[in-house]
Amino acid sequence: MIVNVIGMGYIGLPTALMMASHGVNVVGTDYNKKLVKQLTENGKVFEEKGLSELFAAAVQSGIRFSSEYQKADIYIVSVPTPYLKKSRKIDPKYVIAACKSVLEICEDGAILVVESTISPGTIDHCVRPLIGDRQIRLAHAPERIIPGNMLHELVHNPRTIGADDRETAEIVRNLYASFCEAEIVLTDIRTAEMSKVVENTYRDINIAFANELTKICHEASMDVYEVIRIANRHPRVNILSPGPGVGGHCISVDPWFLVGDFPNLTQLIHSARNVNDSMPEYVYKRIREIMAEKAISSFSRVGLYGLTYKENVDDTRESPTLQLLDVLKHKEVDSAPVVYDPYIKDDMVPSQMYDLTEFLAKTDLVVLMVGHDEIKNNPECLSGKAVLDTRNVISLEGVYKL
Ligand code: SAJ
Repeated sequence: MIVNVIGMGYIGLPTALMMASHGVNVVGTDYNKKLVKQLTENGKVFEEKGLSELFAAAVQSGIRFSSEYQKADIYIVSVPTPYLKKSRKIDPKYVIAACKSVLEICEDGAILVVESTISPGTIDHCVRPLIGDRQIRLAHAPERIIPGNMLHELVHNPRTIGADDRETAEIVRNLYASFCEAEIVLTDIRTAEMSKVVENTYRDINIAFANELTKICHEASMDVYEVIRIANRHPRVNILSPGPGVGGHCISVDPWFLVGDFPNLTQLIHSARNVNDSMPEYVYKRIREIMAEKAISSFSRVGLYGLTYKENVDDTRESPTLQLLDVLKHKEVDSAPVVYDPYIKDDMVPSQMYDLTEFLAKTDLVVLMVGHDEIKNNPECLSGKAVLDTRNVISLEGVYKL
């Protein structure tokens, strides 16, 4: 059996490597030739705990990479699914393009698994019509892994397989069971699509609740972390952590699929999105308050620590820091803040710095946007500075919180 994984990104690559290292004959395909070259020549392309070792094991087991689609028994499509900013609906163009390319090469009887997160109904509306009367079997196997702990979660998280018939579902389950040790639930395609989007929406709403509490507690001069800590002692309460915004390509995107498709039924989901999207603006206000209190007059003396969307990853997609920099574009600020992230070595934003000591020397107010271990384990490097800790990871005296 040959498996062709399409899309060598944050999900497709670890999945392909995991299958290959568990004895599956895998070809990883990506239309980005540069990426394929990089994968073939240098190995891994993004930072993730254990990825190098897994890569080596997969290469040892014979994984191949190609920019061409392959003749295979099972195709796994793992390409991005952005949303259309105007309509808030999913933009299925990459999924459609990948499925079309698969259909050009595959033989009848092949199984086409969409792993990308899609809004409920996408397979029926966008993929099924491409197949027409050909005998191609469809499935949806949404991923659930969290960056920072991807490889552990690939093996240990339960997963969902949606398919049109039991036989297809079981073939796909057996493939994933090559490496997944947890329960694999079988269902229909629309339920699989919906449950995936619901999982991320649930988290978005819960983060929004924590963020709203932060604003309330700040207004009431109370410590939100103490309030949450105490409330969470209740056996049925588990409030998440406030933060400077919600980033990443999943939680800040997937709820919009539901809002786009069910605009009249998604008041709660929509409000939660708005609350989370308002956090960078709120951070800006906190920065202004602290600048006034500490008599810091220029934004050039403000340093944003962290560019990634969360701690200890190198993924900057939709990151709160990028959102905050966007907010600043529409404000009257005398200059850009300096920005530093130990995981980002390429030029991404103005006034970016690449050395922590040099970054700190340039700043009077450090805004901790991401709680990377680097700073969490060395809080003393911040002493003597004004610090706005948006992640509640620094316990030095006088540190400002959200
Ligand atoms: N965040 C907070 N407060 C919290 C938790 C997170 O502000 O208490 C922020 C993070 O800093 C980050 C954003 O939310 O900016 C999202 O981070 P995350 O760690 O909650 O989630 P992701 O985006 O890395 O991964 C999520 C996961 N989904 C759920 O937990 C329901 C993961 O399991 C999914 O596989 C992934 O989305 C995906 O690809 O769909």
